[in-house]
Amino acid sequence: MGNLPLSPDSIRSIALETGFDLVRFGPADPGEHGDHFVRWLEAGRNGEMHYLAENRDRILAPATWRSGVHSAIALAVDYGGPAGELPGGGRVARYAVGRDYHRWLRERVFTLRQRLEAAGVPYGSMNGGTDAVPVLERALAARAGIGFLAKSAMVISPTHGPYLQLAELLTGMELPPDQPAPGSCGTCTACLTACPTQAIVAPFEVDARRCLSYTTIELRGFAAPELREKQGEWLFGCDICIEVCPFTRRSQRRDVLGLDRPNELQPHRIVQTWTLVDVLTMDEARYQSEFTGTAMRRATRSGLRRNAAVVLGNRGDDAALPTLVEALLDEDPVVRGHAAWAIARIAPGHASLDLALAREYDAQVAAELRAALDR
Ligand code: B12
Ligand code: SF4
Ligand code: SF4
Repeated sequence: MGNLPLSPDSIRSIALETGFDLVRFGPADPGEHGDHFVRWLEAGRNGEMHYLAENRDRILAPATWRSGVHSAIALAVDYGGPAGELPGGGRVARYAVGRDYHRWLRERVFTLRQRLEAAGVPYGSMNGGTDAVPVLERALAARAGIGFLAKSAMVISPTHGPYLQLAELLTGMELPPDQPAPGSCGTCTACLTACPTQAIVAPFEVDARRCLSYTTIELRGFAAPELREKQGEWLFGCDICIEVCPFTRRSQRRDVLGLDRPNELQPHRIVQTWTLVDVLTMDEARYQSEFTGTAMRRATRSGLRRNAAVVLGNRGDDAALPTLVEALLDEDPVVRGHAAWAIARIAPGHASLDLALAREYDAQVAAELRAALDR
């Protein structure tokens, strides 16, 4: 520790100046959180996120793929703000309403790396990123004291609450570890009760296969029929377990304090101007031109159109029927299948379903149409 090229206080100041709201130092490995991760994978809770199982060994021991790594500079940005609501309905999780954080936050981490290098830290001794990195970011953040691990599995800062995007710089420096953050869920179980799909199967444990954040973003293809109604208004992601959390209300978030939202977090024009029908009917060119640079792109065009059909069905608005009936002719079987589900939800026994079944050649869509006619 005595050989640090820069004092811990200077590192912290540079990180805060670079635009991070919270900066803490801790170990670069997940410690006991790794055991939980292994049990979670073995229970198949990762669903089709195979990359987590494939990278398991790297995730458990960052020092094996980054030699010389010793400490983590755990970083967080407070993204709290108003909910993302499309005009006319459809919700977008707050982390995705602005510019894609995978881009701007990663750039911010790289800027920090450059600034630390300019201040004397060897560049090669630092490696970092956000989200799409083979580390358990919540584990590093909790161990460094950014926040405490909550029953919703969120890392919650006692000052900033749960709306935190996490990032990190793994470094060869031996930084003095910070204290764990105070706070805990205590006897509260609000998120477990409020989760519409019972995805929080036990305190601290989310079964991704049931989580709307997974089913609306990561899942490709058909959504499980029993989860569609529970999707409610969510077009992309879900914030319910955060919205109901008492720490969300109590925290001194940027929006609560009345501070300006930085440009990156300003709602994207899709959130401000698009309707669910726009999403359902967008062609490939429009998807490419409009969704590039947003985190929503992750769900793919097919997934977004699927989600829009489900939400239109859940809203039960007759005005959406003509568009949904047209979607029964769509080239994408996933869109046809979910349009059938939505039509049956709005207008059970609608004549378009019989007609569509007579000409349907895809077995899975035909099964969806039969199920829709049975409802
Ligand atoms: C895969 C993934 C998901 C999956 C699975 C999430 C899950 N809870 O299992 C899905 C798609 C469902 C998802 C959803 C969301 N995610 Co996500 N996700 C990830 C990702 C890419 C990997 C996480 C992972 O490996 N999960 C496997 C589980 C086992 O690990 P974990 O979620 O980190 O959970 C830890 C604890 O539960 C702990 N643990 C559990 N029980 C116990 C018991 C003991 C005794 C101990 C010690 C530890 C422990 O072990 C785990 C490791 O620390 C990370 C980025 C990253 N590289 O880490 C983002 C990340 C975790 N997600 C994030 C966010 C914002 C979300 C959503 C809020 C997005 C949304 N609004 O739609 C939801 C929240 C759902 C929820 N309640 O967790 C943030 C979390 C920020 C925070 N403050 O915690 C991250 C860090 C991305 C980022 N860079 O900001 N996510
Ligand atoms: S994000 Fe939504 S579906 Fe997932 S655990 Fe939280 S409340 Fe449940
Ligand atoms: S809602 Fe309650 S149990 Fe869930 S994370 Fe917040 S404090 Fe913990």
